[in-house]
Amino acid sequence: MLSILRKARLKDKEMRILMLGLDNAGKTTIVKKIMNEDVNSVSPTLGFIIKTIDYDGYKLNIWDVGGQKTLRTYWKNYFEKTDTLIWVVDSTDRGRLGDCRQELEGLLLQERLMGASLLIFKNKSDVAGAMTEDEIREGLHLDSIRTHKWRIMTCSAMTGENLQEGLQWVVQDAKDRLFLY
Ligand SMILES: Nc1nc2c(ncn2[C@@H]2O[C@H](COP(=O)(O)OP(=O)(O)OP(=O)(O)O)[C@@H](O)[C@H]2O)c(=O)[nH]1
Ligand SMILES: [Mg+2]
Repeated sequence: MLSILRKARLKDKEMRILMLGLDNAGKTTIVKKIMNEDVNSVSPTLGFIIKTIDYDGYKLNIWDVGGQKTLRTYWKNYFEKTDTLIWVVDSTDRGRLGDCRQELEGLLLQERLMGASLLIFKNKSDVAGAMTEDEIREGLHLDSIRTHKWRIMTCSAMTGENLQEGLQWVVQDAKDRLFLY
């Protein structure tokens, strides 16, 4: 039933994208960069922000939710009807890679996110000494994910590297699903 509803919406070329990650990962900055807004005036998100982006004929409703520890208990309020989960990782934050893995693992167990695809944005690639894609793959145990279709992409909210490519993957995934069901 859920998949039928989801398919109906995908046919309407409308998608719901949930963007989560630890605080300071760069979620809001990524959305601002995609929207061509000033990326130097970002402050921590205390609730959530919804932005709609038109991409390749699709209407992408992006839910950008604050990631501070005290706010994570509210994440569950945003799961419903999510087509794609974008998990944003601060690739300079070695100290919290374990936290980052735990939070992601918790999300992947959530029944209401079961049908969602997963894009991992390895953000802050413009910073020298940032963790590599392999380090993140290992640190987050990505290769053991069996429940969700996933992909990791290196990006930078500052330079804009791979942000469009990420959206392209999201939309292509939606198109693929229309053929699969
Ligand atoms: N160098 C660099 N800094 C970044 C990048 N993306 C975000 N930042 C910085 O990281 C900090 C946090 O960015 P936010 O976009 O507020 O992070 P967030 O994930 O939305 O954080 P919460 O709203 O608290 O969950 C800001 O100082 C940004 O300028 C990036 O790609 N490169
Ligand atoms: Mg934010």
